[in-house]
Amino acid sequence: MKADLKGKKVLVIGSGLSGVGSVRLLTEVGAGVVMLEENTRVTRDAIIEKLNEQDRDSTEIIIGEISGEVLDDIALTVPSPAVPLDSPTMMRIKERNIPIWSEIELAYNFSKGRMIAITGTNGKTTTTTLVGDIMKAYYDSVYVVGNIGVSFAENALKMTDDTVIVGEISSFQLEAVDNFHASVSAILNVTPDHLNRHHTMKCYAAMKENVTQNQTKADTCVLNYDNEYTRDFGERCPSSVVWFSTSHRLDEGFYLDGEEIVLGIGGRAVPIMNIREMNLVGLCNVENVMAAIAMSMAMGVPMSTILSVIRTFKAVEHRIEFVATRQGVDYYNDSKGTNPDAAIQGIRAMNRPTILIGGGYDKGNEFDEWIENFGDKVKLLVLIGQTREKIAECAKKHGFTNYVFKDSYEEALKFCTESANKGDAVLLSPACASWDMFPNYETRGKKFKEYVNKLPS
Ligand code: UMA
Repeated sequence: MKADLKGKKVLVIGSGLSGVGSVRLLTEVGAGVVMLEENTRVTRDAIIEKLNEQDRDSTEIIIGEISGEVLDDIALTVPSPAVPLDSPTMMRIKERNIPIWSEIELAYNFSKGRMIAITGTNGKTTTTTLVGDIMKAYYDSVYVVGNIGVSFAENALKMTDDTVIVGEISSFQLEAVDNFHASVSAILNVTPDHLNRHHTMKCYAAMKENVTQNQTKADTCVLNYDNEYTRDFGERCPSSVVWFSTSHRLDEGFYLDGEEIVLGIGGRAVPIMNIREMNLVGLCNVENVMAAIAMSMAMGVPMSTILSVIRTFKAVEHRIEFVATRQGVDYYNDSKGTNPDAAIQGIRAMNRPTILIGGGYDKGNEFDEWIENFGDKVKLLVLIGQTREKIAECAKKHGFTNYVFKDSYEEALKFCTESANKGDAVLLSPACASWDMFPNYETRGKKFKEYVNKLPS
């Protein structure tokens, strides 16, 4: 344990997964908890239902605005990753100099064992799941937590000195870290995303770099040699860097030589595996696999174990996930394509004329590069959600005019089926978050799959 919060009053903001997990941990370590939920449509009963009996007794719930009087007693604030650190409430907290810890910082201080922390704009979930599977094949106590939808705080107190923690870590979660220290970290790539929250690419990249906070040369950071931000960061990274690349031959690090993943050691090339042995499609997944191998080796897992897990590993749900063939049309669910760069990977993985469903919540991203990647592959773009006009304007600018607007998701799906010919693919890869129409990308993807599975075969 690296902190003592016994008898202290801690403010938890947000009643989602990370808020509930934080309350669990704080109650267990003897802190008094104030849970603030700023969305006034959320009811007290709904929050109480999410808390267990012990936590209900120790938690004061506030919905809406918190008074200065309550803030006077607060010793620490743990905001959900959904709370921007420059929100009006957070500004009041900063004015009072109340310390702020993200949920992963709180959890880390009470966890035990070794931490693998995986961040990056895209590929986090696939890589975290794969690394989690590899760790489980070799170590007895493994927890896969974080942005993957499992609260780290909720699980921290169950860990032992032998535990391996595999964390999918978002930039939001890295905004307020202090003691957080990963034995092995990875920044898979940094491309524009969440700019409405982080404002500039510089700030966004800086948040990702926080994953190496407290790392030394005794620790490992796995970095993408092909990405300009991560390559640049390698120069000033405090840890020992292991590179991976799909486009450069490396004297040191993992690279792709034709179809072979190779490890360069002192200029010598050691073949590791043929990418045909993987069950994953797309170059982005070759990157994810290389990063997973690098992290697993740094954690002391034998190569035979690593490769046997990779050979049986299947695509993560909602990430370029093949759903079914209906009337000669292949349907792919890439609902996790929540930013242009992730969605580019979705298009690249297609090998036939594609009807693409795009649009959603506006995170302030630009769509030029995504549209430039349509090439001859995307034959029709079906647009939904908040960003549809913005995307249409951008498409026109790039000479792509074969797009339609649909008012509802259901209409969009139906239109795709009506417009598709035998041999086409229908790809849901919206390049946007789902939050304008759905609670999350999982719901958007599940609805897509439900629709496809009901189509006559
Ligand atoms: N809220 C406030 N004040 C604010 C903002 C939000 O009170 O200023 C409240 C909201 O009303 C809501 C709660 O805070 O009730 C937040 O709920 P949530 O469901 O948005 O968040 P959590 O359940 O705490 O989930 C978070 C991560 N969500 C975000 O970062 C937005 C989850 O990542 C993560 O799995 C979970 O913690 C456990 O660690 C999701 C995500 O969308 C998958 N991540 C983004 C992404 O991948 O792009 C970063």
